[in-house]
Amino acid sequence: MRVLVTGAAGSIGTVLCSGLVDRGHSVSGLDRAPAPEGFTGDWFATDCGDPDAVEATFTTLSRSGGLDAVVHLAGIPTEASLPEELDSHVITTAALLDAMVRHGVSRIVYASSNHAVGRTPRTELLAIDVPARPDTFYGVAKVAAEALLRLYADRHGIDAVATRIGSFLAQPESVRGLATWLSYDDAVRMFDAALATPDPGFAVMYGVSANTRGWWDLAPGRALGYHPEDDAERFADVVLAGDHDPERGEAEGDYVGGPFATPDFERAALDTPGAAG
Ligand code: 15L
Repeated sequence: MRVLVTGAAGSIGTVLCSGLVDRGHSVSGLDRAPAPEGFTGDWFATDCGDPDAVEATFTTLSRSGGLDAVVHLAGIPTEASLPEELDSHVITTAALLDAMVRHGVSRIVYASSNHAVGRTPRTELLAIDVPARPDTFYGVAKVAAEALLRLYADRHGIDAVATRIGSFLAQPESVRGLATWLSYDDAVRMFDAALATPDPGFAVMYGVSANTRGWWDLAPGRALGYHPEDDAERFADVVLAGDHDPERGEAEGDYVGGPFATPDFERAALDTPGAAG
């Protein structure tokens, strides 16, 4: 497939671009940062929150063979003020969706996050259809971006797959990570499956590996063709031998979003210049 990857210079983007090329996709990258060394496709040094720049990118791609799908990874990967989060996740998604409609591109795979449901108390098995329950403004923006995907799926017939990613890392780094880890190889498997799955309409899956300690329902992802192969358990000895604060570990275990659902992440929605504290 001819795929445009946003956030292509980021941590997931770098791994994913080369993984998708290895799987036979033709990949163009979009990022405010320059192309990483070794990237061979077209590169657009563009802010995907700027609708004019996004339109220009789509026009260029339409003239040079077209585009089959967008993988939208760009965005702040952590907590910030509400306006920053909305700009970063919702406005970028809107700019891409509008350009997709104008240029007849019918599929988007979106890097959503577990933090869209991060304030859900941890249960035996986290179902995919739990109500939206963000743990941060970051999570609020992911919920809103998912809602936007659903609107464009309903209005325009866009196929939109939202992957609620756990902890994308080379290897798990915390006790929580033994349940939430998404390996590099599984991330490539997941995005590749989401690009290929026939007629998903609007669909959501959890983006984690097949972790022995996982508590996320992987069945909806499997139904979409994502079959994870890695398991964080092989790192358990190293992780558990590390330096852990048990009290903090317990607090982080209460909710899906781990640290994001603790008071450490509580802040005002709007930055108020001059406000004390
Ligand atoms: C995410 O969505 C964040 O981008 C990342 O910073 C981690 O917090 C990760 O989730 C996680 O939950 O481990």
